[in-house]
Amino acid sequence: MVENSFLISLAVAILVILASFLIFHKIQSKHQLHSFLIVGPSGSGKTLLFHYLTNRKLPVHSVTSIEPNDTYNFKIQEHLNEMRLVDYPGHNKLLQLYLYTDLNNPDLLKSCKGLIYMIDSVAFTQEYCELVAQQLFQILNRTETLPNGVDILLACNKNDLFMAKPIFQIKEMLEKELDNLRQINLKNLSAVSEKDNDNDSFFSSDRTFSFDQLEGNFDFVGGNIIKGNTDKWECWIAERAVN
Ligand SMILES: Nc1nc2c(ncn2[C@@H]2O[C@H](COP(=O)(O)OP(=O)(O)OP(=O)(O)O)[C@@H](O)[C@H]2O)c(=O)[nH]1
Ligand SMILES: [Mg+2]
Repeated sequence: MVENSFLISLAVAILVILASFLIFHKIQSKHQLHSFLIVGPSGSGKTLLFHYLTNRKLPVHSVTSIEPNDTYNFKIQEHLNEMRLVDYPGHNKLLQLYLYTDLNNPDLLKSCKGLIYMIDSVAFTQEYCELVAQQLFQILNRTETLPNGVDILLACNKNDLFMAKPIFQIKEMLEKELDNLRQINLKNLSAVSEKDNDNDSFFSSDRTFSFDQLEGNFDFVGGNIIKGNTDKWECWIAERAVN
């Protein structure tokens, strides 16, 4: 009798250990999946792209997101492995809660094969450009801590509309604005202390900012989701999914 209950306890203990191991393994492998993140200002089209890429359908109604859309079963091409795809809410007040917190997580950052920063090419005024530059400043300060950075696709969305700003203008305005932020950052640093020579990130450097200085690739590509003109963005993702 005593022997039987000992055997039952032993079997239960082995089952619990096995189940914990399987759960842990599943969580681990989920964290090791390649991931792609869709970020950018509110209303730029991120959730539409998320739905289009995951089930080739566009939502009938679109509402501003208040939490991320997250899937671990994203396939950019049928023969490629499943990956993680996350669409973050663009509202400024939610960035700290979700995106910046995730980018501070070294495991997520390492698994990140690419970040799709989506903008509305029609809404791209000087004010919009400043908002985008501030968000990119925060993002690059995290992604560029990796030896090869993280590749970023600046997806210039809504080019189906004739008021869409040309890509070369968007790039020029953004490069200038990021350089303004570099100069402000440099002034702030020198006001606090002598410039630390070890701290030679691009935003504390004396050199004028340009996208070529980044460790990760930074590509500007136009497209639109409404008419399904997303081929170039999908190629960009597929190229990184195989590496
Ligand atoms: N004309 C046009 N409109 C688009 C395109 N892509 C998205 N939109 C519209 O842009 C609006 C916002 O799209 P969402 O996908 O909800 O935007 P979001 O970036 O997820 O916004 P947040 O969730 O607030 O961060 C919707 O009305 C879409 O229909 C496009 O390629 N062309
Ligand atoms: Mg959304």
